[in-house]
Amino acid sequence: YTNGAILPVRSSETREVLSLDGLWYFTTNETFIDSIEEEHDWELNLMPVPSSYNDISTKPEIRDHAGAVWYKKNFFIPSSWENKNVWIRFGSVCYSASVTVNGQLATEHSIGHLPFETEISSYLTFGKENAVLVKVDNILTNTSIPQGSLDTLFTGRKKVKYTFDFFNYAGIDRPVYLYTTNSVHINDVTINSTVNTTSTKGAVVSYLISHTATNSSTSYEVKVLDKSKKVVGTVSSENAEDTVEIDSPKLWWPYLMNPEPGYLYTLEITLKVNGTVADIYRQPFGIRELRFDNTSFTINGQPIYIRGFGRHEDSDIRGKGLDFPLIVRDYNLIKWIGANCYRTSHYPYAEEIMDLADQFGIMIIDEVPAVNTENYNDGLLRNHKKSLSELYQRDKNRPSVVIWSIANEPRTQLAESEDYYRQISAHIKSLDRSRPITIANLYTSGEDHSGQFLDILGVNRYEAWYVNAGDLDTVYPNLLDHARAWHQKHNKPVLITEYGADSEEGLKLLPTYIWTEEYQTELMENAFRAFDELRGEGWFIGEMIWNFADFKTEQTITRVGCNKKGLFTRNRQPKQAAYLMRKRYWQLAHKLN
Ligand code: GCB
Repeated sequence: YTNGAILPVRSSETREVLSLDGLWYFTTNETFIDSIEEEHDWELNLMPVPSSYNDISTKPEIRDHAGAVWYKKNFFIPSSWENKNVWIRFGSVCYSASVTVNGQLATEHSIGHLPFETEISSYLTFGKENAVLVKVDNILTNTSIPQGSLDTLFTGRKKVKYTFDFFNYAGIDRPVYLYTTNSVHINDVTINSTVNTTSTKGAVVSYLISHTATNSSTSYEVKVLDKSKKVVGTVSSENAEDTVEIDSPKLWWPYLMNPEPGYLYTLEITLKVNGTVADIYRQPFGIRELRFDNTSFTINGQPIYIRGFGRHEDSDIRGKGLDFPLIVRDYNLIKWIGANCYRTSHYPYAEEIMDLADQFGIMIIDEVPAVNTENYNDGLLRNHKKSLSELYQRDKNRPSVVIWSIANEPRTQLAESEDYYRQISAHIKSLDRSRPITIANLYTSGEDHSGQFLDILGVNRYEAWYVNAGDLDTVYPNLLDHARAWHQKHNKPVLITEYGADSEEGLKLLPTYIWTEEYQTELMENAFRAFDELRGEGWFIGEMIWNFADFKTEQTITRVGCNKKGLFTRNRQPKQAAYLMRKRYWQLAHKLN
């Protein structure tokens, strides 16, 4: 679709869904793909989907592979699907994908961490076995989001190079689905709500639906269902755009701001063609209203104070592969620690992860994969805008998404970044004016050229770590100065988007010394003093430690196994820092709500 719409996969009375997850054939050698079913080696030629391929095998040549790999899966298509449109949908392929169905090119997509789909019925044989082949490439370039390059070592081996601080995992790392629709079907819905915070009259929910083209007459029956599936509003109309009023609505609140956080309604849409049902689609949404100005950021009229962290999609063996035990464990830890928000650093997270944020009332700072942008150029700008459009289309209806993060640590000290970020911020504003935008910024307010285009100033600051390592007494005054300088320059709300220190479990040194757990917690205590003082100044809206859990990076001499700035270890057990953070976040939640 020209507007890039992509609805989440859902089954309904008119839609069937089939999962293609499981073991796929895999090879780094294209010529082998035709004989792979008879000759395969179980270690090198079978790959779980969803998963990153890098850490599954014992072979460095798979972990460090540069370039294309091939995935193949056979699947049966029931003959009952013959008169349907059949779609194939990938939650994400890192980094770029080329999808062939029964030998015919069906679609291509670049930029990892974002979904794509295509209609494949003309390539299928119904009531028989079919095959899908996906070519997956992990090469990054000067114009890709994020950027990188292909290097050749003196031995002749190729290597993907990049400056960002997380492992460049690749593969089919999110679920793959086949699903059906009728040829006339709903292909997009956008839902917005305005909340009347001063009277009980309630909320106005507005929607805009679109469907595929037809010459026949179409109409919509729209129902709003509450959590118990009771109908609380209905519209029957030929208009794709309309409103529904909800009396005494239950608002969507963040965790610990209300006894019932994350309240979701469902918009149930029935599309009729000449009076007969053609499609039924159910889209969850929340009723909440964000406002932001020079000093504040509110939800449903209440000021937001962010208690959170940056995270990664990362775990042992799976890499960035979606894993339900892991994601539910992570939300249990988020609840335990009393946080209300996280940033999807440094790329969009799986839709299944975002669904839980909507349901549990965890606010999301939704970030595109633009990390460390430099060497600004037109191709980069185009891809950066594309990543924002696709992220917006995917997440526009999510109440959990409260801020768009348009970049992490871009090189905004460079003069040319000014025009670049003027265009990037205008692009996201052309799509959505209801949510504020931010950048997690590495530079000082004096060096930076992007702050003028942002609504909220995100500040990353590693005082007593990358700057003045070991000097804990510099943390408090430096964070104060730094945050105040940003506010003074732009008169906008400020949020600390990163601070922190690595810690190695079990390392003991007194007086405290970098890399010990005590050093990490002492650094936090000094930072808390600064945050408490800043909170009194009226424009400081939150704190996010780096990072929720330890995560894998490329091999460098500054990382022992992984980046260890986590409150939790990579296998999600608490470090000393997690207990300290739990105390603070719960105290803040009780004090402020
Ligand atoms: C940063 C980056 C983040 C790194 C972190 C670190 O500023 O935004 O991606 O992981 O520092 O620990 O170096």
